[in-house]
Amino acid sequence: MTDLPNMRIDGARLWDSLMEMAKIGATPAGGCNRQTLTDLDRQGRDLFARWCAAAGMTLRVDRMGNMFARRAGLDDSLPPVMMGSHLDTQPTGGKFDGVLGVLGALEVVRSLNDMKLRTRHPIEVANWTNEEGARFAPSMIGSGVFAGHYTLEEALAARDLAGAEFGAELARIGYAGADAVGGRPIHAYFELHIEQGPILEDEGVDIGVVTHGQGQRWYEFHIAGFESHAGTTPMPRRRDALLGAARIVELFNRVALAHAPLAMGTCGLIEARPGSRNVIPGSVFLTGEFRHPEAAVLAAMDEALRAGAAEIAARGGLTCEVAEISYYPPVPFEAGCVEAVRRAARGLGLSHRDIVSGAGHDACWVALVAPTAMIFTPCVDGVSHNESERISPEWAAAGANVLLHAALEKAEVVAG
Ligand code: HGY
Ligand code: MN
Ligand code: MN
Repeated sequence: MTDLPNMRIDGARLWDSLMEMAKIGATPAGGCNRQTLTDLDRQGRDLFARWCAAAGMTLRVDRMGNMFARRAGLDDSLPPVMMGSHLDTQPTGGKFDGVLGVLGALEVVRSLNDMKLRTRHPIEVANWTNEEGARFAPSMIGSGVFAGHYTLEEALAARDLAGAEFGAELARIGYAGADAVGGRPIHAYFELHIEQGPILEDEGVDIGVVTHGQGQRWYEFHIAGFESHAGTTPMPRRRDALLGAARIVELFNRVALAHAPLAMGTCGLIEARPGSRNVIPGSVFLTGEFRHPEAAVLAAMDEALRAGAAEIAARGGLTCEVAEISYYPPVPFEAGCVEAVRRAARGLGLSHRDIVSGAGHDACWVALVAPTAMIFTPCVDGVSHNESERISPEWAAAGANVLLHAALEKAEVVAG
């Protein structure tokens, strides 16, 4: 019988795979731009599919393009233990956000193959479509449809800023699968991910045992004023949509600071039209988002935002449409899976601490339909969604070893 407690993944092989995947969409500054449903996303998916085939797995793709590579269980009728994350990146993303979770899960399977180990439950490795939400909003839409939070129709109808439609792009890259999205039992889901914040590194802790995912509200604003000449329109008579938008950006910051220290407020995208240097902008498209671990605080921030935006519009003679495009409720992960992560870290002699996730993850939706937990590794200076995102090979291996042991506890190794 294999000495289970001393089982380890192959850290060098994992690191090589991470570096190989990072070549697809590599940017001159050392990051990755492999945005969802682009040709680069297709290349990353194809590489992942080849690696899964080489590991003896069978691949299924559902109608949202979510990929599930499966290693048969001794009793293949049982619901799978699933591990995974996402391969799509931000435009100025790093090499590890999402990718560590997908390739760390693949490394678990490769290691089981090396040790010729069987598990009672089948094992699946998932690559979720469009976790980032950079090109098509909202984020985590592949797992969101899988968990029943969005309908397939509304997801496939999403459009990017250039007007391209999600469903058409998914078909264009050849990943519009035939399988129904979700609606099947999962025995347990584990997601390995970099923390994307500074806590673990600052405290010198190896592993984050993620107990909750914080809540989010995502907004779009359509602000309308009146285009007119920059040189002749008296200041008091202007209806300047960009000035109004600037005040709303400051309002996001003010509302978040008013709910410090946990609240976050960010405006990430703005488009002023007509976009001419000497025309007072008549219309502005602006995005914003709030985050907080408590639903009640998110609701209070929403109220303050709406009241503040109405006052800004009235003051500037503007109209301001506020659309909430997605609400992600705060989510507790399942106690049994969280304990399995804690036990795995302890058994490996790794320092660990409970932590709440500041970032959203596919696990936050999967938690609605399956017992779910997450594993965090530190990242250098807590930096992510930046081309300089960096982790060490040791952190990657430690996280994947925790993933191995937590997943095996649920998948049940069968004596060889
Ligand atoms: O926005 C997030 O937290 C994640 O990167 N989708
Ligand atoms: Mn991610
Ligand atoms: Mn991300």
